[in-house]
Amino acid sequence: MSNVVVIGSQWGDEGKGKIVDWLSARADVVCRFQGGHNAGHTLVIDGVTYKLSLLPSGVVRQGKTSIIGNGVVIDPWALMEEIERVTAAGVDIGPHNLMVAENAVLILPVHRAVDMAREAARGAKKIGTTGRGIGPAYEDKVARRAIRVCDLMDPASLEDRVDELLIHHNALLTGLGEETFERAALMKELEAISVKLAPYAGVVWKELEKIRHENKRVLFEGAQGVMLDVDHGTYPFVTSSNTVPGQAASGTGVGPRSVGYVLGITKAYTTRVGSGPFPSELTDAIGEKLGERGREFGVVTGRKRRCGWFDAALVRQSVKVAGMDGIAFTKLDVLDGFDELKICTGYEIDGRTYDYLPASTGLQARAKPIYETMEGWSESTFGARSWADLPATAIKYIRRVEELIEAPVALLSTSPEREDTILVR
Ligand code: 2SA
Ligand code: MG
Repeated sequence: MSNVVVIGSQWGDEGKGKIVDWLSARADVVCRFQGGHNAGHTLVIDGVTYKLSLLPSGVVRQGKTSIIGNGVVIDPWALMEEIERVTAAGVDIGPHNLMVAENAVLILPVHRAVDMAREAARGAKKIGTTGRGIGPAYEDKVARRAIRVCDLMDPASLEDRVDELLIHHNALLTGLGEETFERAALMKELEAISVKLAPYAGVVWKELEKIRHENKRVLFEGAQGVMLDVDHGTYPFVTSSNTVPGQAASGTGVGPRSVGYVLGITKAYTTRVGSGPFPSELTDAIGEKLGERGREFGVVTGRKRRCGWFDAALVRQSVKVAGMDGIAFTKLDVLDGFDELKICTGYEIDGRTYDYLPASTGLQARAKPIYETMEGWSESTFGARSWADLPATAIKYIRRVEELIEAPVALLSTSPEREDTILVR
């Protein structure tokens, strides 16, 4: 196996954690390249459940290097808390196996405050963010006023940077009727956390260059999904980073050819957390059933996920914009026992048919799904370990999905356990 990038092909929560863990056994290095602690991965290993957010999934395996790239926005307090929590569960984490890019942008308490205050001000029009300060931190990055990991180690200039940042955000917070932040208090907090973060800070692009020369295999671990990409997703109901595989290169400091095989994690039905268009959403008993059977609650915020039929038009679009070589198909067992299953193949919008989701927010909101119906299966597919264990109708469903999304199923995941993974090609 050469390098692999794993991304979600829907709106996140496709079951990336398990697949990343499965693949990390075959990799030497696991790298995060976008997002922050708005991501949440659940790993079940030998019956023990690990909930990871900012840490690359490779940390739970011995002998792997974990890297948090420059494309990630890092809340240093959240990172330290997570390291302590996962360490307490018996996992070995330290500067010997975890590196944080010195040029990564920090999420500060002020970003969280702005994120939440803005969402509150939007009322019914809210994005439904995770409230982690992700958007405001990325805004500061492109506005060139962010504080980065390396700035913490340069106290002489830190104060000026903090001043610049607070002038901007305090004005916003005042406008929103919220409390402002004091420079002295923030400086004190930053000084304290910088001592803890410093041992992890490193030059990631150099490390990756060294890794390339050693012919080690890198797994790039995406968070969220293509439909939450700030450019290609259902804007403005998206996250504030690029979630497509190109970001794996710019978010760590390697050339695009180093990214390798593009694996899109795809759930056998569709879910979404937060607001925004969702053409195949089911607000009836079937949607409820999918949510219950699939335990569709967010890892990060515990929010109930909206559920619906598999949207093949949406995933085909993701396959194209992300250049997916293959998909890992997950949670097929949630569809066990339905008499019939629907697959969305396109949309009807204002009397016109579309085989893709157009960019306009208004058109997306009015998109009505066009369905084809397939026969269901009554047998259980849970924990199947070979193709031969699957009912013929389930195989037919998978084959039809492949045809519609124009990408092959490379892996089939049949339970949260590592071992219940079928390598198809
Ligand atoms: P934000 O906080 O600014 O990123 O929120 C903007 C929108 O992005 C959505 N969002 C997510 N949706 C699903 N899953 C997310 N994280 C996963 C999880 C992790 C994953 O919680 O398990 O799959 O990597 C996630 N993060 C952000 C959010 O709901 C808003 O709609
Ligand atoms: Mg998740």
